[in-house]
Amino acid sequence: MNFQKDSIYASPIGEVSAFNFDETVVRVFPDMIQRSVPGYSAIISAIGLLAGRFAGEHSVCYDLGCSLGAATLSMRHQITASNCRIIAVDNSPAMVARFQEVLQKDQAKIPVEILCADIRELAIENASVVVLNFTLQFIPQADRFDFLQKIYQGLLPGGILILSEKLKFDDDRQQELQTQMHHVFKKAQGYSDLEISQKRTALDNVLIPETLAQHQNRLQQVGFSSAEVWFQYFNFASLIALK
Ligand code: GEK
Repeated sequence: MNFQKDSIYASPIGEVSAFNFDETVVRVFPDMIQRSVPGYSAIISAIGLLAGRFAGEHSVCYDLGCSLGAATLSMRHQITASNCRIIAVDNSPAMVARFQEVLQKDQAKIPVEILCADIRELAIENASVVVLNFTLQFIPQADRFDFLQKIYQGLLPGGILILSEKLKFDDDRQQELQTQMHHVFKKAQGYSDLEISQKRTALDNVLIPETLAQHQNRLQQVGFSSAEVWFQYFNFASLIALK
């Protein structure tokens, strides 16, 4: 598969436009997410391990905001439950088209259905595992409660939601430190100050992070019996919520 190094924001851009998951992003996406999200590979691996444990017979595993399907493929290679299938959904036509190509090269046997749709409109049923890997942060805040409630209702008893997000912090010093350390991480991955600052502008008002407490309170309010962080690397965290 022909993916390139991310240099989208390497040259000065007069007016940086809002970030969009289009063909330009798709071409560099694996490199971009790997070098931008601390712990991304570890989270993808663990999603597979969790699906191996929680995916139930005759149930569905959902990968919502699947992009190029990294979490789907990780689950697909770990699930052993019979008659289990994966539904992977993204509303970017460019992502979905490329994921179709990626999937054709994967040999694992668990059936995967890829849908180009808005995950807020999707029916979620008979789910044993739902993955929201850095997707909820792109859903308007006003829609997040109802969307998570729908996921809760679609999960089977004993099912899990894996929710990974960029976090913000109430404490100003903590917010400043964690933001700076994320930038240090990106510089260590080869991004320049210009790339970091132009990407930040592009994501303004597009990626809306919340605090850990906001996530945990809302998960509890929609009905999850417990929601705990299993992984955190600076301002990026992943939670397991249990129905
Ligand atoms: C991974 N989970 O590699 N409906 C459907 N898809 C959406 C919506 C929506 N309303 N809003 C955003 N998306 C992936 C990474 S990327 C995270 C997820 C990032 C999609 C959007 O098109 C994009 O593909 C994805 O959510 C977010 O494990 O790039 O930081």
